[in-house]
Amino acid sequence: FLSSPEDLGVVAVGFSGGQCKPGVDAAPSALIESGLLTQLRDELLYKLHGDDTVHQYTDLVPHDDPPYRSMKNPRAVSSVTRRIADQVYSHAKEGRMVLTLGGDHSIAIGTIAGTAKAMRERLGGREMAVIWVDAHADINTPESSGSGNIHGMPVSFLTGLAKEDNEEFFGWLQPENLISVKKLVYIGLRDVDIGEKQILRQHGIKAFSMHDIDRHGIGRVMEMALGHIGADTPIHLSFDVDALDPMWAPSTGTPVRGGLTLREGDYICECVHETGSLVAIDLVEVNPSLAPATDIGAHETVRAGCSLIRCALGESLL
Ligand code: HAR
Ligand code: MN
Ligand code: MN
Ligand code: MN
Repeated sequence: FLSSPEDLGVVAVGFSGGQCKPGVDAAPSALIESGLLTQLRDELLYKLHGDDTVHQYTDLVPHDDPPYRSMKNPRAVSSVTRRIADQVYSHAKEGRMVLTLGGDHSIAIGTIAGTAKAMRERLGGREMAVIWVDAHADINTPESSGSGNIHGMPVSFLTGLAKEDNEEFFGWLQPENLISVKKLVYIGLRDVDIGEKQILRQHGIKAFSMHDIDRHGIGRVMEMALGHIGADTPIHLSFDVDALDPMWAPSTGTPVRGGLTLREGDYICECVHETGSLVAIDLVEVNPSLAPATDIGAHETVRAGCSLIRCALGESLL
C-alpha cells in the first residue's frame, strides 16, 4: 500500500541523564525487541538505515559532572545531545525520515538541532515546525526549573530562550540548530509549571491543553494545530509517551492522570503522517522498569509506543 519504499534513519538512544530515574535508557531495546523495526521494514516497507544496536554514549558521560546553572548532569547531556544532533543531521541531510527512540526527553535537544539544520540546508533557509506532544511543556530555563532535570528544559534551549555560550553546556547550539517559537505547537499539556506558563504567554506559543482537546475534540485540535503550522512546512514530531493517560502508558517517569487515550495519540500521529511533511519523529520517556505492580504495565507502554510510531509512519493508510 506504500507506493514506493521510503528511507528511514533510526537512532536508538539509551540515555537517561536528563532526569533522575534509571531505566528509560532500556526503552530502545524494549521497543526493538518487541518487533518495531521488523514491522517498519516488512509491513510498512521502509528501507532502514543506522541503528539496530543501541547507543549508550558511555564515552561521553564524565565521572564527575557537578551542576551548572542548577542543571543536573549538564556535561553529559550536552555532549550526548551534541552527538545525537550529528547522527540525526547525517540521516536528514540524505533525505531520510528520522526515527529516534529515547531515552528521556532531553535527547530532543539533539534530534531537533539535527533536523532543524538539515532542513534549512535542504530548503534554502526555510524553517521547520515542531509538534511537541506531552503532558509537560519542557520549556523551563535552567533558572526557572525547580528540579534541575534537563528533560524539563529542551524547548527553552531549542528556541533560544535559554542562552549559553560555553560549548560544554549547550553552547555548541548554533542559530541553524534552533526553531522559532512561532513554529512550535504543543498538544496534550496538563502539568505546566508557573514559570513555564509565563513563558508560553509571553511568547504567544500555540498550545492545545487537555482542556482544549475536551472542548473541541482531537479532530478539530489537529486541524487547528496543522493550520497554525501551514502547508509545505517540514514537521518534526516529538512525542513524549507521558502525553498518553497512565492507563495506556503507565511505565514512564512522571505520569499525569487525565491524558490522551491511545486512540487520540494514534490519531495525532496519523494526521501528521497525512500531511506528507513529517521529517522526523522522537518517541521518549518510555521507562520499562517503572511498571506498577506487574510487568503488564511495561509491556503495555512499549506496545503503545510502537503503535504511535507505526501510525506516524503510515500504518493506518488503506
Ligand atoms: N516541569 C517539571 C520539571 O521541569 C517536570 C518536567 C518533566 N517531565 C517530563 N518531561 N517527563 O516531559 O522538572
Ligand atoms: Mn549509529
Ligand atoms: Mn517531555
Ligand atoms: Mn512529559
